[in-house]
Amino acid sequence: MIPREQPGPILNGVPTNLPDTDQEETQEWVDSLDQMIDADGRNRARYLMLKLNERARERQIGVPSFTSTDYVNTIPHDRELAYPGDEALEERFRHLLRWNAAVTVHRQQRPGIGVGGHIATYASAVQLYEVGMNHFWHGKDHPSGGDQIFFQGHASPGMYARAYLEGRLTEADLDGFRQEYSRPKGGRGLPSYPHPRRMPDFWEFPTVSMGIGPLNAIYQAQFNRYLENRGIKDTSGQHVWAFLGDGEMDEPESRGALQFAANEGLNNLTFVINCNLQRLDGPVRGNGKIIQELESFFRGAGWNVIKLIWGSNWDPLLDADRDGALVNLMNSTSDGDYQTFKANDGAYVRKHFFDKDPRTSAMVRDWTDDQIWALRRGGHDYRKIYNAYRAATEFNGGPTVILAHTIKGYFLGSHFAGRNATHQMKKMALDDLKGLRDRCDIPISDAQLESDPYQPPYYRDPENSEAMQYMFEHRRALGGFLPERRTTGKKLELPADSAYRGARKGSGNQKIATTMAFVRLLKDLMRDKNFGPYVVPIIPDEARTFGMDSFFPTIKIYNPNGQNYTPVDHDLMLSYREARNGQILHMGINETGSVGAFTAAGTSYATHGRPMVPIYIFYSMFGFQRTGDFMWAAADQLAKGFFLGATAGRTTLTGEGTQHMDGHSPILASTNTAVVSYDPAYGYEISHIVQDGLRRMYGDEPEDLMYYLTVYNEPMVQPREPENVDVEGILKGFYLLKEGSMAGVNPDARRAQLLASGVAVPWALEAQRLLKEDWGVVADVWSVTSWGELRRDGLESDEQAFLHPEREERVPYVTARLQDRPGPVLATSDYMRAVPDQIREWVPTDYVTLGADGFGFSDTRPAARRHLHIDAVSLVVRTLQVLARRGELPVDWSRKAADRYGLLDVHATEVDTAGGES
Ligand SMILES: Cc1ncc(C[n+]2csc(CCOP(=O)(O)OP(=O)(O)O)c2C)c(N)n1
Ligand SMILES: [Mg+2]
Repeated sequence: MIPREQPGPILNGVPTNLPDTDQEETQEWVDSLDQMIDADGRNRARYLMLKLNERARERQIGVPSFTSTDYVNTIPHDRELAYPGDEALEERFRHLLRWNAAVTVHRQQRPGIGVGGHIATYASAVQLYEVGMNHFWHGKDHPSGGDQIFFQGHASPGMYARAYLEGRLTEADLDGFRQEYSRPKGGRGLPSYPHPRRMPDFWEFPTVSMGIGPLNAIYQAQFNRYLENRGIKDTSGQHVWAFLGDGEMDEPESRGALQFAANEGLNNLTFVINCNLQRLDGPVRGNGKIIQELESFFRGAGWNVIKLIWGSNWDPLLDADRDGALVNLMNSTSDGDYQTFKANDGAYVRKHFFDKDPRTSAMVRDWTDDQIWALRRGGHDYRKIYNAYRAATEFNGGPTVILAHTIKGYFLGSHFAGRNATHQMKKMALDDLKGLRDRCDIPISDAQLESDPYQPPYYRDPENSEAMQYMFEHRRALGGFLPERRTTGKKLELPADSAYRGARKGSGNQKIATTMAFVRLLKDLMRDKNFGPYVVPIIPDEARTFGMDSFFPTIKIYNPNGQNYTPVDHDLMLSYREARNGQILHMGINETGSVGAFTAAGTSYATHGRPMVPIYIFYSMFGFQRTGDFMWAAADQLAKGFFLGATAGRTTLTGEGTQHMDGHSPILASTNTAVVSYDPAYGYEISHIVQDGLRRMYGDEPEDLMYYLTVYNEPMVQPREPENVDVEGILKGFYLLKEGSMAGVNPDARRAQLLASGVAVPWALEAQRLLKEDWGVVADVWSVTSWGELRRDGLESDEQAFLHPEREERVPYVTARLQDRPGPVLATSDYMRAVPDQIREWVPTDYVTLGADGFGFSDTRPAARRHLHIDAVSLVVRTLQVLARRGELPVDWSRKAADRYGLLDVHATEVDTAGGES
C-alpha cells in the first residue's frame, strides 16, 4: 500500500484522496491481493480484479469504468444465442452477392468506359450487411415505419447487386453503374455512391463524403426522438444504423458529435464500424490498434461498445488460454502485422504470431497451416455478428458502436485480401475471376469467362431456388427491400395569406433589422395552428443575438430529459425553458450539428412521410463557408427548408472583424444548385420570398429546393409595402423600388439606374438623392432581391438559345427590365463585386459594380463602407465617372464630388452608433 505521506499519482479518476475509514481492513484486502499475485500469478490476479470491477459495476457502486479492454470479443461466447437463420441458404445468397457486386464494378472497366468503382470494401462487409438484411432491418412496409440505414458509400456495388437479385434492378441497370447519361440502352444509370438526388426511389442517405454519414446518422436518430417526444409521429420502433469505415473515423466530423448521441440517450442508434484496419493508401494505425483506440474514444464519449474481433473458431483457443498468453499476443500485435498476416498464409501466421510465445505455439502444434488460416475475424462470422446486433438493439442505455474486425478484399483471393492497393483495385485478372467463380459456385464456364474477360456475366439463381425464396421471405417479413426512399407522405397545410400581413405593414417608426423582421414574421407564421407545430427552429447558441430568446418560454427548447433544474431566470418573462416536447432545436455552439439537424428535419417529408420545415438561423459566415459540404449533402438528400444567414454583410456586423464579416456567402450559396438564395432589403420582401418558398418547397408541385436568405443586424425603419408592389420582380430577383423624379430638373437631365441589394438599398436611395440635389442627375433605384436567381434566369435563356437557335429568343429578365431604362447601370451591395457581377452578361448597357472585396476588419459601419467604397457617396462619384466616360458629363465632376464628400476620408461619414456583436 502507498503510505498516505507518499501519495501516488491521481490515476485517471481513481479516488486516492478519499479518507480511509478502516485502515486495518483496507490493509487486509491489499495483503490478500499481494498474496494472490505471489501465489497464483499476475494473470489470475488480473482476472479477479476485473471480475470484482464487473461485479462492483453490477451493484452500482460507482467505480470508474475502463476505457479499454483486452483485444477480444466483448460478448463472451457462452452468452451467445444460436444463429436463427438457415446458414447454407444465406451463404449461397452471399455468394451470389459477392459475384455480382465484383462483376458490376469489373465490367465497367472495359475499354472505352473505365469509370472506376470499389470491390474490396463491400467484400469486407458482406456478412455485416447480410445479417442485418436477413434478421434485423425493417423496411418501409413494417408497422414500425422502418429502419434508417446509412450504407457505407463506396460499398454501393453490394447494394446494387442485392437489388439486382431482388429483381429491382436489371443487368442493363448494373451496366449503367457510373454511366448516368452514357449508359447502354435499356438500363437506368446508377450513381457511383448513395445519392438520393440521383436515384430518389432508392437511396435515402448520402454518405460518401467521409464524416458526413456518422454525424448525420446521429442527428437522424435525435430527430426521430424529437418527432416522438413532440407527439408528431411514433418512431419508437425505428432504429438508425450507420455503416462506417475505420479510416473514415479519422474525420473530425465522424467523432465530433459522439458525446451528443450519448447525452441524448440515443438507444435507437447503432454504428457498425467496418474495421478492416485499412484506409485507401495503407493501414489506418499500422503501429497501433484502431479498434482499441476507437473503443476508448467511444467509451469516453459514453457509448456502449461491442468489440467483435474474433470468429467462433478462436473460442476454443481462448478458452484454453489459462495464463493469458494468447490474449497477451492479441493485445500486443499491431494492426500492421494483422494486415500482413492476412495477405500471407497459415504458415506465416503460425511463424509470426503463434510461435512468438511457446505457450501459444503449443496451442496450435497439432493444427495444420490450413486450420490456422481458417481462423476467422469476428466481422466475418455471421453468428457473432448476429449476437452483436442483438445486443446493440436490446441495449437501452444509449447508442452502441460495434467494432467489427474484418479483412479488406476478403474472399476475393490473395491478390486482393489485405493488400495495400486493394481499395482501388477495380479489375480482376482472369485467374481472380475464375477463383471467385469457384468459391462462389457460379455456373459459368472457363470458356465463357475467357471469351470476353472484360465482361464476365452477371448471375442470378432461378427465382424459385431455395436461396432466392429464403431471401424474399425474409425481406417480406421484415417489411420490404432496402434501401428504399418514398415520398408518399402527408401534405403540409401552408399558412393563410393573413399570416403575412404584419410583415407587409412595416415597422412604423421603429427601427428594426431584417433579422428581427424575419423573426416577427416567423412568429406570425407559427401562430397558424395547422402549420406552426411543423416548424423546426434550429439555433446554434445565437438565439439572443438574433432576438429569438422570446421563443424560449413559449415553444421551448427541446430536451429529451426535460428541465430538471430551476433556470436562473425563472422569474423573468423570457425565462430559459427546456422541455421534453420543446420545439426549438438548440444545438449548442455547433453549426455542423445544426446542418445535421436541418437535414433530418428537412427530409422528414420522405424519411417519415411527415413534412417538417427546418428554419436554421446562423452567423452567415459560419454557414456555406464552414459547413458547406454538409449543406451539399443536404441538397443531395433532397432536404427542404430555410437557411437564414444572419449578421450578413462585410460591413454590417460592425466591429467583429475578419472572421465574422461575410462578404461572399451568396457566391458560395450559388454553387449549390439546390439553393435559392435571396438578399432582401425589407421585411415585406422577406414575406413574399418566404411565402413563395413555402409554396415551391411544400405546395402542390413540390420542388427539391432549399432557401437561403441573408438577413442583417442593422436597425432601420422597415417601410410599409408599396401599393401594387412588383411581387413578380421580388421573386424573380429585382424590381424598381423608387423611380427618380424629373421634378425640378431639365427634361434632358442625365439618367442612371442604381441597383442595390439587402442593406445597401438605403445607400442607393441616398445616392439617388445626392445625385439629383447636387448634380442634377436623375437615378432610378432598384432593389435586387437575388443576384443569383437573376443569373440563373440569364443562364436559362442562354441555354435555350444554344439548344434551340430556331426558336424566338427568350429574353433574360434582367435584359427585359433594363433595356428601355435610360443611362448606365451601377450596382452596390455589402458583398464582394463577384456578387453583382453575376448578372453582367445580361445587362444591356454600361454596367459598373462596387463591392466589399477583401477581408473584413473591425470598424464602424460608415467608416468600413467608405473605406471599401460601397456607400452612397462612392456610388455618386462612380455614377458621375461613368456618365463622363459616356460623354454625358464633364470629366472633372467626379473629382469635385470626391473632394466635396471626402471619398477618401473615412471620418467624413455620418456617425452611426448601432453596432453588432456576437
Ligand atoms: C472527405 C473525404 N475524403 C476522402 C475521400 C476519399 N476516400 C474514399 S474511400 C476512402 C478510404 C476509406 O477507408 P475506410 O473508411 O477505412 O473504408 P474501407 O473502404 O476501408 O471500409 C477515401 C480516402 C472521401 N470519400 N471523402
Ligand atoms: Mg477501412
